[in-house]
Amino acid sequence: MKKLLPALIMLFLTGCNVRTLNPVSETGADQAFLIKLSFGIMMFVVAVVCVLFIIFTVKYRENDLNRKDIPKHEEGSRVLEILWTTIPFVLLAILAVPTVMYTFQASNTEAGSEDTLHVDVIAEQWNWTFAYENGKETHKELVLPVDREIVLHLKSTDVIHSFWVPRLIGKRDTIPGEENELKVTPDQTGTYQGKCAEFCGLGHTDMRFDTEVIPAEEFEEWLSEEK
Ligand SMILES: [Cu+2]
Repeated sequence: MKKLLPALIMLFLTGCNVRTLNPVSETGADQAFLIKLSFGIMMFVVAVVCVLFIIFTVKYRENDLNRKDIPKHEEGSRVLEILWTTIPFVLLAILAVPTVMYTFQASNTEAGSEDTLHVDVIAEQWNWTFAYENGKETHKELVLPVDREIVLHLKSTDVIHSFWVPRLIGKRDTIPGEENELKVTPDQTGTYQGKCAEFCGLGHTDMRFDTEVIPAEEFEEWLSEEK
């Protein structure tokens, strides 16, 4: 026990740097909330099952006193039936309502205003190209302004890749011959690591990139710099 406890504490402490749980956008925050909610409900069910398991194994284990006791046969109990139908239903409803709501919200990628920034994201084996509306292109470096709505147009020139910046927003596939979109408004400046989240061949691990979120004026300056 003396050794087990620090080991367990270490396990939980090291778990603190889960990047998807430190989001820097509203959509990211919604998604992190869903992860926490489903994990919370799951842990609640696990805890109840574990407690009942321990109670029943201790209380009803065979010993000298109860060896001859044969439990009474229950012919079905209305109260129990209602309980174990209602509880999972309520738990699933708590999970389903926000999940459906946030999923619909996240899949609406229509630009909210004229000010929305559009960036083409082109994945290829094994590189990322980010193309801006004025013709500027970067490789493996996505630069975005803070607090401004951005629609990313995800494309692929060869196989299926998957665009993922864990702290910004959940992943989305880039599919050859098709366009997928992601809409996001970063709310904190900083550098966030991105990657390809779909095994796409030998150079898959080279498909890492940096996402730089910078202040709006700085972004305009950067965008107008030599292409
Ligand atoms: Cu890839």
